[in-house]
Amino acid sequence: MDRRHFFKKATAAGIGAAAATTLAAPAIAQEQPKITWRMTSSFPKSLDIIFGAGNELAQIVRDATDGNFNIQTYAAGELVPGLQAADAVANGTVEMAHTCSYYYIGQDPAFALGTAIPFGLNARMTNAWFANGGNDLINEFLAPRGLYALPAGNSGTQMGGWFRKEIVTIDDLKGLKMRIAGLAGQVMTKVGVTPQQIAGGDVYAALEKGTIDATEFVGPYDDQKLGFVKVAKYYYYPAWWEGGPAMHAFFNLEKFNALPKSYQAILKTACASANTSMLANYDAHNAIALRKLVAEGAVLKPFSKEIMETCFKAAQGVYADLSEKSPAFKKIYDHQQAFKKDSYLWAQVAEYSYDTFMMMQQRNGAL
Ligand code: PYR
Repeated sequence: MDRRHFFKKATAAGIGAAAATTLAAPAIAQEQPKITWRMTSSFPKSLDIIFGAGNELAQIVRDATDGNFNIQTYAAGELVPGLQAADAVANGTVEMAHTCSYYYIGQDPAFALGTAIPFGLNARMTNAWFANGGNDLINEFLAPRGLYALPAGNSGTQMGGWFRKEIVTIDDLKGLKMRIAGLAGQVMTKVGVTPQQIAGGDVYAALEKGTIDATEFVGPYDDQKLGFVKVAKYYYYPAWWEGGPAMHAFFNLEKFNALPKSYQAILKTACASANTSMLANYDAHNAIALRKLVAEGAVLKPFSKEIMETCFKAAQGVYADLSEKSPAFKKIYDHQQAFKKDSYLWAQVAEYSYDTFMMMQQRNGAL
């Protein structure tokens, strides 16, 4: 077939017109628009795992869009204070934030369920719950506030924090001023603690000045960087209020919805990656940091059974009150509770048996 004959046939079949449409430059340009967003974090830059998860997701988005979708990251306090990150997203000051939902319980206690509640889920269960209806419920709650959130990090079970004196009985907690995040503050109030919400980067100064007597933040890796051992040497575990706290990327809902579908999909993948790496990085680095802390003088202690059980009971009272006050809290909490029952049933069958056996081998010096 000569070239002219082929061209005539192709045009007659409409192929030429279709090819011209497919190859048109403007259509390609529209698929990858140049967009610059700002992401404000609730964390300081020095905490490279928790702050770094935000950087990781921004880098994935840049790489996947050949630099066309550029998310600039800002530490707590650079644009807005750490505990106001989600407000800045809702009011459009920034397009997104990397933060913990439980910093916003002052607006509605339901915000706590996006991160962690006392005696709630561990990290595995939190991710399983988010993927099976939990995060959709969080987003149903956030939508009227102009927000949309995707899980973008988890610390694993945290440490119970730093105290200047030994805490043996429940009475030892009475009268302490403690930096503690989320609904744990309401449980601690019931046992005589005065809770304070302070952004991670500002905690050391408050502890050193004596504005607070005790603090918790995350776990050995961050706590070592923040230097708490210099001021309070008793290091308690576990944080019964943070079995598996999640960090979320919060988006301005309208701005998220206005993105091309491909950018939305890239953001979802980038958040999922940050979610996995944060937990992996903490799991990889906490043991090393804990050894350093003990060498620096930390005295490692478990919370007593009395403290754990008294706080567990106090938490149930807090949940009964909050379920009456906030319909959103009740709806999400009831869903999470049902999930938790099955999660702990399954967890104790295979994984717990396996882990317990392996821990015994370690204690016997066989690992
Ligand atoms: C806290 O602010 O306590 C966290 O666990 C991130």
